[in-house]
Amino acid sequence: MDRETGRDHKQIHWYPGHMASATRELKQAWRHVDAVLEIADARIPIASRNPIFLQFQPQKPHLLLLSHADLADKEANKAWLEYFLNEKILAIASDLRESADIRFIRRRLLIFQKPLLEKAKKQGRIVRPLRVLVVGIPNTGKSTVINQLVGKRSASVEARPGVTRQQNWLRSGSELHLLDTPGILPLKMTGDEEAMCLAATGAIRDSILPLEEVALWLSKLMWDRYPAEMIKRYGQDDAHEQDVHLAFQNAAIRMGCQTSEGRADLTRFSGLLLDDFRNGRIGRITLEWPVMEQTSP
Ligand SMILES: Nc1nc2c(ncn2[C@@H]2O[C@H](COP(=O)(O)OP(=O)(O)O)[C@@H](O)[C@H]2O)c(=O)[nH]1
Ligand SMILES: [Mg+2]
Repeated sequence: MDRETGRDHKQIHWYPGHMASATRELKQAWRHVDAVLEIADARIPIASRNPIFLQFQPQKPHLLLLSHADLADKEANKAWLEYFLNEKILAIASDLRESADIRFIRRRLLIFQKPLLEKAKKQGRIVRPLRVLVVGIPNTGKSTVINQLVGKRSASVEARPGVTRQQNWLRSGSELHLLDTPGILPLKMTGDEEAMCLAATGAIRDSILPLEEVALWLSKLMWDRYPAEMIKRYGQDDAHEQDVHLAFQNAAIRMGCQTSEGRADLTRFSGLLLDDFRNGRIGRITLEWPVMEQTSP
């Protein structure tokens, strides 16, 4: 239990013990891979990253995959790709349920195989498959991308000497072997805003932060950045400019979330709003935007 907030951070793995063991497992896996596929959520590209592996040596070729791009703001997706380009991080934004996106990810990963190909050619032997470690905090889409890349007739790669048995390698065609994050990659020591982002997208369970607080925070952000989408979904409301809490109550009533005494049922509306957001029913919405270095005129 966190003494200051009274919140049980254990459930979201914010305590150092878990962090240490996850880091150990990741380091162990690190030795056996050629490249790393990092997955973050396009709606919250900062809050959903924990790139602890960037400090590991030796460094490995790295592709950052922004998942849930279909639910994120198109403009924001573009801005994030530009941002990561500036940071010299190779990034792509995808809908992991789309087979065209999966084919693109596969082709992009196989570019990392080039040095292996050259080495094999010099030695006159057949190239071995590229070994890729898939890392990301829970719910970013690791299982989805792995299942898609591996396909239905998935086969575990046989145990190799020196590879621990817990490491479950999966074969994606003959050129690509994939390994899911061993253990659970912990969230960063996030600030309140980042915790709200993680709660809003459902990256952390709803029981961890107060539902109404999360929904109100989200609705404030959406009234600020996506007023047209909010009006379309929840009706015209001038109150949001002065009093977001009042606008929140009004919307609850307009959506039929009322107690038997006719008051706004904010718990029910909070659930509805979060569900709408997570399923893209309000629109394509991004919660974190990049802060770009302004080039001086
Ligand atoms: N709309 C959308 N949903 C996705 C995408 N990627 C993953 N999901 C969904 O997000 C949830 C978490 O994905 P999962 O692969 O289990 O995440 P993991 O915990 O990292 O393995 C699942 O319900 C997926 O169907 C995406 O690109 N777009
Ligand atoms: Mg998974």
